[in-house]
Amino acid sequence: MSNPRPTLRMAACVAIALEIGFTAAFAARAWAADSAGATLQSASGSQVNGQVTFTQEGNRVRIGGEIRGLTPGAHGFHLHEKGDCSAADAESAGGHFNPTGAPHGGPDNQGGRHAGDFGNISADASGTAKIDVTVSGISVARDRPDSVMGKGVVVHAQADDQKSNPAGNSGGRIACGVVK
Ligand SMILES: [Cu+2]
Repeated sequence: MSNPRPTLRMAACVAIALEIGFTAAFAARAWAADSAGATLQSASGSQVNGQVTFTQEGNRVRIGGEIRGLTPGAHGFHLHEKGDCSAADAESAGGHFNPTGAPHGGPDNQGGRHAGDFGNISADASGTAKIDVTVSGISVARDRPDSVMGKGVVVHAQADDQKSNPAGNSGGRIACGVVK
């Protein structure tokens, strides 16, 4: 075996250093006192992955992030009750986070939604969805009944109709991540 050429080795080192830098930057932001984050990985054989952040803004929480590898169009986007993405189909994340026992809805339903009902994300032609939605009913603080910490963020194969129980007919689970 011959040694890799020095330029290739240097390029690999730079790539690894950048990767570590980006990961550290994301983790630092996610672990700040007023925010949390989840890294989503593919489920059900999809190619979907991404990041989601939660930032406390008064008594509401702003959700940001980017999901990639989607089919273009709308996909249900929820917080599920268990931070367990271990099952291949992500069913281990349980049902929607619903501490008030409400019916399923969407982020704009006043009083008539699961706290984890975030509506839909919308993927462009390249399969990327940028997220920016602000919701009530959840908080970033630990040790509160409405805390997002330790719950599961799930993206679904299909659109959430924001009315059908229990999950808006949004189909299978194609990405999942635990909020930290
Ligand atoms: Cu869901």
